Amino acid sequence: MTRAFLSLGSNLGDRRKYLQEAVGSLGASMGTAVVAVSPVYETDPVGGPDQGRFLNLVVELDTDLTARQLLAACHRLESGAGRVRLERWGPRTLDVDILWIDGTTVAEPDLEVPHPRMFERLFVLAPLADLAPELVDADVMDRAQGQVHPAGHLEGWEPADG
Ligand code: GSY
Repeated sequence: MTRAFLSLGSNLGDRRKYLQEAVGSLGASMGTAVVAVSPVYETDPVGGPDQGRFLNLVVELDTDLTARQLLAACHRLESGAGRVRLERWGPRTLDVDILWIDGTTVAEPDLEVPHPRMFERLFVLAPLADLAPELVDADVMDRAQGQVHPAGHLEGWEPADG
């Protein structure tokens, strides 16, 4: 089993429900266990057209899947949330990106691991730092783009110590 981190975001419809269902589906997937779910952050959109705020979080997995199989799983989650690609960088019910897989680098046209923009975006780094502070330098956090606001925990994933 290998440790992997995914970034999830939603800024259309019932944002918290889309995140909740996606994390639930990951937990029920063959070959993948959800180890931890970060707090939720409400975040100002980075890039794209004028659009509503996102809810973002990061999930830590233990997985037997290859990077390519994990990408297919991410796409299935997005389709399951009824995501329609109307506009590049535009509003979406669910976005699921692979951030990091321990010991793995991939550089292909449709798949890059680590995620090529993960260290530029505060909406990724803030929840990632909650789960894996060793992956996030403080000065990288300081330079990252965007504003993030704590928005509680995903129902069913409160940390044991509250
Ligand atoms: O790349 C993921 C989709 N996305 C987001 C996001 O999830 N959160 C914020 N705050 N801005 C974003 N811009 C894009 S594109």
